[in-house]
Amino acid sequence: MAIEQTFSIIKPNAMKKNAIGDIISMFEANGLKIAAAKITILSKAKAEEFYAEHKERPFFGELVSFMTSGPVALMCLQGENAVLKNREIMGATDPKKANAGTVRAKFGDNVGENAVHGSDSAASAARELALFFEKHEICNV
Ligand code: RTP
Ligand code: MG
Repeated sequence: MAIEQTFSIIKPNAMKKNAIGDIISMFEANGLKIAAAKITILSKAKAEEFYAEHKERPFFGELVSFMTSGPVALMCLQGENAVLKNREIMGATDPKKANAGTVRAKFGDNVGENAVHGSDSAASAARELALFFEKHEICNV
């Protein structure tokens, strides 16, 4: 299985719950390593660019407002099959539908405030990592 890198965000609601350590522990326990990390507050422009694919969706305004409402942790996760593995660790978009033990089941509040983001494909991961990190900021761990 190939070693991959994927992009992860711990969203503002999970940051408010002081859950960074718990969430990173779940990544590490499942074989993912942190190859880059920064804590920041997203600008409206950056959040809109990041979520451009959802521009026409009814929840877009609410999503951008939530994602800029407080600090987030931006990370590059690395490991075998990292894109899919991260999606499994996160659980379904709606925390009510997420399997027990997943990040969203534990820390998500609702379908919008669902604790984490994870890239949905290798192509998305490359695009999203490039939006938030310089190449030299990502280590090969
Ligand atoms: P993400 O991109 O954050 O990893 O989540 P995802 O692939 O599971 O979900 P996606 O369909 O890409 O939606 C992106 C984010 O938009 C918010 N959302 N709100 N109010 C709603 O019905 C709704 N649906 C989606 C969530 O924050 C979701 O993660
Ligand atoms: Mg998505």
